[in-house]
Amino acid sequence: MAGRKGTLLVLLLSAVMIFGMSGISSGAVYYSDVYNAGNVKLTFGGTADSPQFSLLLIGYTPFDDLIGARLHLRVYDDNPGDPSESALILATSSNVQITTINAYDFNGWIDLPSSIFPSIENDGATFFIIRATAGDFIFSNAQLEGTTAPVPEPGTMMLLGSGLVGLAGWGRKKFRG
Ligand SMILES: [Ca+2]
Ligand SMILES: [Ca+2]
Repeated sequence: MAGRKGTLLVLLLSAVMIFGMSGISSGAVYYSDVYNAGNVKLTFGGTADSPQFSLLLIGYTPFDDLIGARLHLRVYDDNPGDPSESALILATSSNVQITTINAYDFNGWIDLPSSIFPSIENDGATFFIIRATAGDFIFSNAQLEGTTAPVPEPGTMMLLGSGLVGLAGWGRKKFRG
């Protein structure tokens, strides 16, 4: 019984060591160009209140698995001191409402729900709309970021497999003999 436990321990430790030492390729992070909106003024109920723009991840391979995606936005008030400014962000390719932001002064990342990932995964690009839902404010720019899942390299799997087989044999010998 002690031998069996020892063998299991050796296997576990070796698996951890082998995975730790060699190549599970880490996931990559891809960015789009910064979309420059040209400081367009958005007005709730106005004619140009919901510009649509598309963002393409540069270097991304279509259909790679995304584990995360974020949209960076910069908006700011046209008249500092106005009481209420808000914007609705939509992903039109997948017809998803992402979130509403306080558009008084927003300069940051918005995590995208996974329901948008398929639209980005098919070609690396997707469309967004920013829509004024209160007040007047300036839409400055936007950028898309996507993070792909880590993928074990084939060599790693072979190394792991042969390492485990070898260690299993070694463990048996050691603990039984
Ligand atoms: Ca797409
Ligand atoms: Ca305003």
